[in-house]
Formats: sequence, structure tokens, C-alpha cells
Amino acid sequence: MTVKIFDTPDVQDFIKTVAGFGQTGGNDRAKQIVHRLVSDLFKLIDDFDVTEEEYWAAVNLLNSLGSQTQFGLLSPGLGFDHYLDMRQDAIDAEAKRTGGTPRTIEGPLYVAGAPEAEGFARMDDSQDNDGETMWLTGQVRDVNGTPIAGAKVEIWHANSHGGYSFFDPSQSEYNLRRTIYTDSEGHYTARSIIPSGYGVPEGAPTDVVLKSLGRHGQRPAHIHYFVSAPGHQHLTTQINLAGDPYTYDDFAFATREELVVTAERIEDPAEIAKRELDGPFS
Ligand code: MBD
Ligand code: FE
Repeated sequence: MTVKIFDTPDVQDFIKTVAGFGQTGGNDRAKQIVHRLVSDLFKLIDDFDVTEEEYWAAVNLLNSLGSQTQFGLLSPGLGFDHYLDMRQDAIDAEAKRTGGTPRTIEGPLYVAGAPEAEGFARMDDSQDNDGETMWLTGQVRDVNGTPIAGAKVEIWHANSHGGYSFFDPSQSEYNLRRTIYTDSEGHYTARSIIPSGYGVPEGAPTDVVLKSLGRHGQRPAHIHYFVSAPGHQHLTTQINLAGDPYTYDDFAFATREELVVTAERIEDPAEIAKRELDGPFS
């Protein structure tokens, strides 16, 4: 049996009541948005003849997502984070704010309060890391190319098993998370370990949703950045490592061509020795 009731006056009035339209208290924007949201979902139920079983299965799924704090993980998987970035890109283009390193999504795994350093930091708390040594260096410049001294560079990434400290109980606090302030020439250097890609945990509510769409939950190896300096727009971005099978097949849609970086293997013992000094190199 299929019935269509959405367009009836009773239903339309009912949605207004649900959204508090008759009430003097509350918040107008909340009322407008809840009105649209409930309206769109009621219409969806009508159009797709959603059954009671399907509806309550959806409620149970939302409960499991929420109880396991997985909304932040499903959100990039369903493209919302990237969509917000596309809107921010359009806002910047409209305001003629062009140039510079492109933004991409933050993801759900940032943690504030990482140890701070000037110019150089070692990021791996050696006792729980088995990855290949990685040297990461760069220069913060404004859109005209002028180096910015004292810029704040926050870096965080996964270990060689794709796990992040604070979310992976096997790692120490702030492992692979550091804040580095750039030196007088805008440079920063980190010694760390090469991260592996991240995978949505098997069987987690987000995995259930992705599997129902025939999709995987894999991200390529990547390194997250926040870059900020007084008087400049905050940048949220990532480096995506070239050569990963998921570099161009990221479940979170965060890869951008300009952010794909090829790691260069250092084989020369003299070059390695120079970097083993645990400090910045010139
Ligand atoms: C990650 O490490 C990540 O960066 C994103 C966007 C989603 C899940 C895990
Ligand atoms: Fe990540």
C-alpha cells in the first residue's frame, strides 16, 4: 500500500506546529531550519514509502552513531566536511581572497594542547613508534610569498598502523601531535615517522553506513595542519602522500591535487647523519 499525504493542509500545518511556528519563545533560525528539516524528511518518507521497520532501524543507527561519537566520522564520509570547504572556497573567491595553499578538511581527530616548540620538534614519542623516520620541513609565507616568522604550525598524524593518539589507547598522550612556531625565516622542521592511512573501524556504525552504499572507509596516508598567524586567515589543510592506493580514493574526500606530496627517500648515510642530530637542518 502506498499513500501520499505530504501535500495535504493537515500535514503542512502539523509541520509548522512541530517547528514551533505558533510559539512566541525560541529562536527564529532554529524554527526555520527545523521546519525545513522535518518537512524534507516527511516528504522523503512519503516519496520513498519508508516503512516503520526502516524508520526505527534508522533511529537505532543514529543512536549507535551518537553513543560511539561517530557523527564526526560519518560526516566526512557523507561529504559534509568537503562540502563546507567547497562553500568556504567559494566565499573566498567571491571576496577575492586567492592564492596560497588550498584548504582541506580537519577531520574528527584533532586534539588541542599539543606540546609547543620553536622552529623544530620531534613528534614521535619513541617508545610507541615503529615507523620509518620522516623529516618534514616547510616555510610559511603569505599570499605574496613573504615569509612569516612566528607563525603557529599545528601538525598531527597517525602512526604506522593508522592510529591517532587519544583515540588509540596504545599511544602516549600527544604522540605525533606538535605545535611548532616558525623561525625568523618562516621555516619549521619536524622529525617524525611516516604515517599509514586510516581506516574506519570494521563493524562500527560508520562502517555499516558506508558498506550499505558499497563504499570503503579508507583514507590515504596524510598529515594534518593548522597554520595561523596574527592578521592572517587561519588555514586548515593536510598533506596527502603520493603513491598510496587511496590517494585519489579517499572516503573523506580530502585529497586535493596541490596537496599531494611525494616523500623523497634519503639513502646517503652522510645526509642521514646530518639529520640524526635531532635538530633542524639547513
Ligand atoms: C581521519 O584521520 C581523518 O583525517 C578524517 C578526515 C576522517 C577519519 C580519520
Ligand atoms: Fe586524519
